[in-house]
Amino acid sequence: MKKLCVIGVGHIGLPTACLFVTHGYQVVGTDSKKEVVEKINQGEAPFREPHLTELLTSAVASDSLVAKMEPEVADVFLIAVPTPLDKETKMADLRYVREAAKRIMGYLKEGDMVILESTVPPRTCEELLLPILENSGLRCGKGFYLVHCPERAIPGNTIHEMMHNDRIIGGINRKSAELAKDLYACFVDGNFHLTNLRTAEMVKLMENTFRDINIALANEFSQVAEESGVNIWEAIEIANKHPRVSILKPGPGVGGPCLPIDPWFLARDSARSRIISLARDINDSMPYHVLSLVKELIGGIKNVTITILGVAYKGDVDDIGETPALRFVKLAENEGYTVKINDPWVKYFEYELCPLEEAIQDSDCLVLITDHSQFKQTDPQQVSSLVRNRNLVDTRNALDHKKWEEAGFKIKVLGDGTR
Ligand code: SAJ
Repeated sequence: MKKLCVIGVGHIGLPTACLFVTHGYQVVGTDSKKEVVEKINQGEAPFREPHLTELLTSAVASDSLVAKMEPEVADVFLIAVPTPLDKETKMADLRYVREAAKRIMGYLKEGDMVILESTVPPRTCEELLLPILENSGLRCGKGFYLVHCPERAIPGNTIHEMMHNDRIIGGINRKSAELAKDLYACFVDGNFHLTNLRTAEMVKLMENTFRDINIALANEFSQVAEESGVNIWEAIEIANKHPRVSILKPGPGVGGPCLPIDPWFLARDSARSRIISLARDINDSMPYHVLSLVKELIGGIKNVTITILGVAYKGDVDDIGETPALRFVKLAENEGYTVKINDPWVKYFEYELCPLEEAIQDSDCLVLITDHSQFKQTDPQQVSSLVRNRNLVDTRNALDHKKWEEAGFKIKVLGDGTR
C-alpha cells in the first residue's frame, strides 16, 4: 500500500488527506501548528467544512490518518501550504513552499513523487522547488517525479468539488503527470488535463483572475446602475440569459484566501497587467461605496450605532481571510460610528463579536455584509422592536426586502438605483 505525506493540513491538505484515506491510502499529515496536529489526532476538524468531520473521524479511528509536526518517509509528498501575498511588494510570499521543500528533501528516495497543490507564480516549481529537492542527490524527472496539481475546490463545497471537478496536472515530464493522474483517479471522477509545470501554474492564476475581473465589472455596473435608476440584480439576471454572457454578482468587496491575492501573482509587472490591477482596485474600493450608502440612509442621526451582519468573506463559511468587512468596520469607526458585529459562523475577529440580539439593540442601521443563511431567516418584525432607527443596507441583495419594508425599514440595496 502506498503511503502519502501531506505537508500542510489546512483547508485543502486536510480534505485531500481524508479522501486518499477513504480510498485505501495510509496518510501522515504534517503541520507546523501544534494545536492543529492535536485537534486532528482527536478526530476534530480545525475549521468548518461540510462532510469533513465525518471523513476525518473515520480516518483517525481507523489509524489510517495521523497528524505530526514533522514529515516522514513516504512514497508521495503532497504540499498544500499557504502562499500569501507580501502586501508591500505585492509579490508571492513563498517561504512555506521553500520550507516544505527543505523538509521533504531529507526523506526523498528513488521513485517518490512530489506534488505541489499550493497556488504559485509561473516557474516556481522549476526555479524554486526543483533545485531544493535535487539537493537530495536525486534527479528530478528520473530519480523522483514532480507535478503541480493546483487545488481548485471552492470553500463551502470543497469535498464535492475535489471529487467531481476536472484536475489540471502539470508535470516536469509526461511520466510524472501520468503517474499523478493515476494517483488522483482513485477519488476524482472529473477529467484530467495533462500539461507542463508552468502552464498548470498559469492556468490556476488565470481562473481566479478571471473571476476577480468579472466581479469588478459587476461592481462597476452596480454603481452605474445606482446613478441610472436601474436595479443591477435584475439587469444582470436578464443579461445572463444571453448564451455567451455570464456576469457575476456585485458586493461589498472580494475576500478570501485566493481572489484578492492570486491576480497579483500575474500582475507583478503592472505596465503589462493594467486590467488585473484595476480590477483589484475596484474590488478593494467597494467598502467605501458601502459606507456612502450607509451615510445616505442615516442622514442627520447623531451618535450613530451601526450593526454589521456578517464578517466572513462570503456566506456560510467561517473564514475571515482578506474579508472586505474589516475595511468597512475601520471606515465606519473613522466616521465616529459605534460598531456592533454579529456573525453566526465566525469565532475570532479583530473586533468583538456579539449575539444577534445584542448587536441589533438600539442600532441606527443594519449593514448586511455577508450573506449567511441565518440572516435570510431573521424576522424583520422582531428586529424592528429592538433597533433605534429602522435602516437597512443590503450589500448582497440577500434579504426579502418586501418583508423588511412592511416592518418599517428604509432600505438601500447595493446596485439598486430604483429605490
Ligand atoms: N464574490 C462576489 N461576487 C460573486 C462571487 C464572489 O463578490 O459573484 C466574492 C465573495 O463574496 C468572496 C470573493 O468574491 O468575497 C471570493 O469568493 P468566491 O466564492 O468567488 O471564491 P473562493 O475564494 O471561495 O474560491 C475561489 C474559487 N475559484 C474560482 O471559482 C475560479 C475556487 O474554485 C478556488 O479553488 C479558490 O478560489 C482557490 O483556492 O483558489
